[in-house]
Amino acid sequence: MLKLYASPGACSLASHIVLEEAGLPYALQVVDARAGVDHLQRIGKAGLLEHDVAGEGAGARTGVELQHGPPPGRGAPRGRSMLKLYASPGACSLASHIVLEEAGLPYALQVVDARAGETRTEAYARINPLQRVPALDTGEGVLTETVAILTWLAERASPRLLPEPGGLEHARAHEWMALLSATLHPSFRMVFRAERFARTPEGVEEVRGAALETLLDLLQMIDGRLAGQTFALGRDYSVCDPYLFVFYTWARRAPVAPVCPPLLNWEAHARRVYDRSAVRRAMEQEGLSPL
Ligand SMILES: N[C@@H](CCC(=O)N[C@@H](CS)C(=O)NCC(=O)O)C(=O)O
Repeated sequence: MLKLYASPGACSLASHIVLEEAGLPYALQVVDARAGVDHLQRIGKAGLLEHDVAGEGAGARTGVELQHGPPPGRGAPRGRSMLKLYASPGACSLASHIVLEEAGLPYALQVVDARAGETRTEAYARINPLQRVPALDTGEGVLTETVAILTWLAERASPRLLPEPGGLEHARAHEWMALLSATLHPSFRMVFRAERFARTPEGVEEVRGAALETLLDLLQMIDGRLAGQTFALGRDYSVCDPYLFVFYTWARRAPVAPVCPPLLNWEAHARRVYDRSAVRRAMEQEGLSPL
C-alpha cells in the first residue's frame, strides 16, 4: 500500500491530487508542517483515515565548438540540429556540460559568463527570459532548467544516463535531481548571493549566516546519503552524479569551505566522478582548476 506524507495545502497537495487521479490505493498520513511537529494523524473515512480509492474509477562525442561572449541570438547561423549549451564557468551549467561530453553528442558551447554580467544582456534574455544558465538549444527549441536538460540528454546518451522509466530507480534519480535543484541550489544561492536577499547592507551578513547554517545541515545530510554508494543511484553512473559533483566543488569555496565539516562520502564520490575523462574535458574547457 502506498503511503503519502502530506501537509494541508503544502506542495504535497500536488502528489495527493495525482494519487487521486491515478486511482491507486493509498494511505494519507498528515504531517502538519505549520504545526512544527509531526502530528502523525491519519485521515480517512470519518475524519478520513486510510483512503482506498481502488474501484473508484480511477507520466560518440564528435567534438565541441567553443564560443565566447554574449550570445548572438536565435537568428545566428549554425548547424540545424547542432546542440548549443549556454554555460558559465563553474556554474550549475557544468553538470549539463559534463553530460554533453559523456553523451558523445556533437554540440557547441557558448560561454555566457554570469560573473561578468553576460547573463543579464537583452540578447541572453531572448534565450532564457530568467537570464540564468544553463540553456540548451536543442535545434527544436530552447530548454532551460538543469533537471529538464539533464533528463533530455540522459535519454539520448548511449548508454542511457538514467534508469528506465517506470521503476523506483527512475523516481530515485528524479528525487536526487529535485533535491539538488530545488533545495540545495537555492540554499547555496542565499549564501553566495546574500546581498540579493538582504534589505540593508548591514543585513547581508545576517542573511548569509542564517543561510550558511541551513546549508551546512543539508550538505551533511547529502553526505550521509552517499555513504556506501559508488554513485548516487548505487553502482551505475547517472546524470545525478555530475550534478552532485558541481555542488561538491561549490562546498569547497569560501565562505562555505572554512566552516564545513568534512564530507568524506561526498569527497570520495567526487573523486570517482572526477576520474571520468568527460568531467576533466568539461572542466578544462571552462578553464577550471583541477579538483
Ligand atoms: N533552477 C535553475 C537555476 C539556474 C541558476 O540559478 N543559474 C545561475 C548559475 S548557477 C545563474 O545563471 N545565475 C545568473 C544570475 O543569477 O545572474 C537550474 O537549475 O537550471
